[in-house]
Amino acid sequence: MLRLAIQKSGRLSEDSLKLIRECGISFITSSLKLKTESTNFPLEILYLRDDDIPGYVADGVADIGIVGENVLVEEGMQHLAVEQLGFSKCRLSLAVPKGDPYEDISDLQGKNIATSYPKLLQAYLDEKGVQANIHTISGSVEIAPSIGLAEAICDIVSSGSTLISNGLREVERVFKSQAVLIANGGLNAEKQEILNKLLFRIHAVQRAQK
Ligand code: PRT
Ligand code: ZN
Repeated sequence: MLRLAIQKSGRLSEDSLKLIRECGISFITSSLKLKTESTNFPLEILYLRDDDIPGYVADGVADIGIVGENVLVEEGMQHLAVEQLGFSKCRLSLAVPKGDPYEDISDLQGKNIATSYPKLLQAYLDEKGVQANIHTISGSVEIAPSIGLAEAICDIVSSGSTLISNGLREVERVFKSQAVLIANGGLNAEKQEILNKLLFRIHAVQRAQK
């Protein structure tokens, strides 16, 4: 039996379940349950917070998982990545109040930037040779400039409408992300065999969608 960790409820949940179902794997879901077993494939599904998924897979509590690359890389767990899945596409971007002058990244030198992704942001600033003060906050990043906490933010963007409704302008793309399948590096032969079967089916689903 292979254990798969997916997000319990959020932007990854629906498409993660859809992919598993498209692989012909049946299971019964209930919003109250934290785990479920497939009725026709040796797979058990655990429902977790997305941020916890890389750690659980690294520790072997789950064998495989589905998570956003943004979370995976922020947590320094990119070595667990097996395969990009093509959904939950988004980007991590820097944004400033729309009326503020901005020409290039050097304008952020010495500024305060609020984000939930300090490592990805730091790596980008280092690459550009810019020193800024990163304020790590866990949510509502978009309001940081309007409450005087920071001059800029670095947050996940997909349509861009959240930035616009908060009077912000996207100025730099820091990281491109999508959902990724991850796996523990030390799977036994039996589990590896099940994972290979699952990957075979995922590839068939992906080919059919092209
Ligand atoms: O509760 P849990 O911790 O499991 O979930 P979460 O709230 O941390 O994550 P969730 O469900 O919001 O996002 C899960 C993953 O989906 C993220 O890690 C990304 O990989 C991916 N994803 C794709 C997104 C978005 N699109 C997205 N638009 N994650 C967040 N957003 C947010 C963003 O933070 C901002 O507030 O949506 C807003 C921007 O959206 P637009 O469309 O207005 O630009
Ligand atoms: Zn989360």
